[in-house]
Amino acid sequence: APEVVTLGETMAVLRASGPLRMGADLRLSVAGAESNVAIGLTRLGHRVRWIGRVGDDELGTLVLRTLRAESVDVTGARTDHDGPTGLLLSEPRIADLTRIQYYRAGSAGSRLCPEDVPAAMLSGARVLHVTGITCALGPQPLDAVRAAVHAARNAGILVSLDVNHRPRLWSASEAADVLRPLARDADLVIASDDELALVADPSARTTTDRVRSLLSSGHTREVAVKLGGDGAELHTPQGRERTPARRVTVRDTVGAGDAFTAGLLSGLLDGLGPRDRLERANTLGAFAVGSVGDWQGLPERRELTLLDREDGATLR
Ligand code: KDG
Repeated sequence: APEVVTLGETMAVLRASGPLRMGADLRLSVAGAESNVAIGLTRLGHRVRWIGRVGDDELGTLVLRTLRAESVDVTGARTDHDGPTGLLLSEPRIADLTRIQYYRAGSAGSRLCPEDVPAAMLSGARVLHVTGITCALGPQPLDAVRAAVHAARNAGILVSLDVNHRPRLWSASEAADVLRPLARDADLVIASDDELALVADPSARTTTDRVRSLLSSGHTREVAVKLGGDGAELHTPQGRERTPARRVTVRDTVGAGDAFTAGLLSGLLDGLGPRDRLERANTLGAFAVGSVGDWQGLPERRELTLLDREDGATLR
């Protein structure tokens, strides 16, 4: 059985080498927040199932082949004949600023529905991981997330929610209406500092108050706050851990949040304490930032200590 189950939309991505309007070269790959997390985890040796729909097309085949090659269990994935595999264009403007454009309206992935996530798909898992992106794709994917969370809660499976706000998919107020109640059903909530307001009590004004409001209602026991280049915090019943970001040369920040989440969940599965979980999350985030692509540069377990080497080291 998988240790972690996740669901969402995985798309083809065309990554430009420069400005799209200049006719930059494109490289084809796959991306999707939830499958990025899945790959981050399988690289570390964890068993992960990804549930989602791809189109009956070459890009859908690319998505499934890629996930299989990364040892992600795709037995819960479906091929949908009524929508194409979604596509995104990723355009680097400067090293730490990337523009992303979606071509995913009406896609196969956005046709995910509750029947795609029967309780049996979660059987034996320790963690269910969902994100706000799937909730933004439409009423059916939102229902699929809700059904999965409900099934996980009934089965005593830990629920992890990454807020992952995507302003191009829905407004902040739409997101808040949906995600605020959902967050209360999550044991672990992961958000960047500016996303916290979407799930916290509206009267809370500071990061600390927002975190406190989450921890004092519903099922939430832990809150991870991503602070970008300033590092991250993990709030648990034992208190607050804070760590600065690891210093790496920035190649591509997209996917850093998903890598962070994979590290956090990996630490949880390994039974690490809050400090070590946060460290692992941070380490994976640094690998994602220091390499091009959402997930391509993520480490295998034996590579976790690579960042401890001195800068510019050649490994012989
Ligand atoms: O987290 C990285 C994602 O933004 C990327 O993989 C694409 O899932 C994606 C999205 O919906 O933005």
